[in-house]
Amino acid sequence: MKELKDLYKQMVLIRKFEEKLYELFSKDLLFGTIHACIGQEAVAVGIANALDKSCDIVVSNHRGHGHYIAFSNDVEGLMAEIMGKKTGVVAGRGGSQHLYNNNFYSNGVQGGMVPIANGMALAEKMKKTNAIVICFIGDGTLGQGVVYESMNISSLWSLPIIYVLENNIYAMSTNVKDAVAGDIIHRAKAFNIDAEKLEGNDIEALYRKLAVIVTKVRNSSKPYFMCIDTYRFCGHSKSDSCEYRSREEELSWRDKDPLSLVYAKLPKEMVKKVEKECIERIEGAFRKCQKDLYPVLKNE
Ligand SMILES: Cc1ncc(C[n+]2csc(CCOP(=O)(O)OP(=O)(O)O)c2C)c(N)n1
Ligand SMILES: [Mg+2]
Repeated sequence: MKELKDLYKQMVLIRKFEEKLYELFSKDLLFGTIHACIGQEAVAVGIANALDKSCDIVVSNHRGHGHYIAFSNDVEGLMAEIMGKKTGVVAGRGGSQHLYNNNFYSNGVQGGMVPIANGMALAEKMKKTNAIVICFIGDGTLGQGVVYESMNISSLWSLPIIYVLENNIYAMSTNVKDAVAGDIIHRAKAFNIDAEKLEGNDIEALYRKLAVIVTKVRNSSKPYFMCIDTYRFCGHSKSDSCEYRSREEELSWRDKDPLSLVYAKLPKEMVKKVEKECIERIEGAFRKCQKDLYPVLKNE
C-alpha cells in the first residue's frame, strides 16, 4: 500500500501542473484550450495507485491530465504535448485531450472511448493476462447511448472493466440534476453490473476502497461501475467563469478540497518540501519545453 505522503505528492503535482497551465494561458504562452481537474485529483491518484501499472489499462477522456500524471508520472511529456512540441508524449500532435503512452489512452469525444475500452477488456480476457481496464467518464456522458450498449455487452461477456464515473455535478454548465433522471447507480445495476457510489475527496479512504474493488474485478473478471462524487474548482475549460453556479456552493466544496484534507494530517515541513519539489519539477519541465522544437510535417 502507498503511503499518504506519496499520494499527497502526486495530487500536488497534478494541482501545480494545472495551475501552471492557467498561468501560461494568462501570459499567452499556450494556445487552444484545456479541461483542468483542479479539485478532482484524489480520484485520479486513488485509481492509479490501486492498479497494477505493469499491465492494467487506463482509458481517459477530455479531462485527463490528472489521470495521465497519476498513471505515468510523465509531467515532462505532458507539458511538451500541451505546448505542441515534438518532445510531447505524442509528438505534439494530440494536445491535451489525445494522449497515448504505454497502457494509457485518451480521447475528447464524450463516450467515444467506452466501447473501445470494452474491446480492450475483451482482448485482455482472451489473452488471459489478468489485466483490467479502467474507463473514465463524466456525469454528462450518461447522455451518450453508447455507454449503455457498452455496459450491456460487458455484462453479457463478463469483461474485466471498471467504469469510473466522476460526478463533478456539471457537464459544462448543466447541473446533473437537470440532465440525469433517477439514481445513477441503478443504470449500471439494470445491466446486472455491481455498482456503488463513493466519496471522492478523502484520498486515504478512497484509495483503500479502490484497492479492494480492483482486486475484486481482477479475480472475478466481471465489470464494475462506480459513481464518485467530486467537484471541479475550476471552470469547464480555460475560459469558463462559472456563472451557472454560486460562490457559496464553490466554498462548501473548498472545505472538502482533497489536498487540504491531507495537508492537515502531515507534518508542515513535509508538506512544504513536497510542494517545493513539485513546483521545481514543473518549472523545470516548462523551461525545457520552451526550448524544444515544434513538430514539422514531412512535406513542409
Ligand atoms: C460527443 C461529444 N459531444 C459534445 C462534446 C463537447 N463536450 C466536451 S466535454 C462536455 C461535457 C462533459 O461533461 P461530463 O461528462 O460531466 O464531464 P466533465 O467535463 O464534467 O469532466 C461536452 C458537452 C464532446 N466532446 N463530445
Ligand atoms: Mg461532469
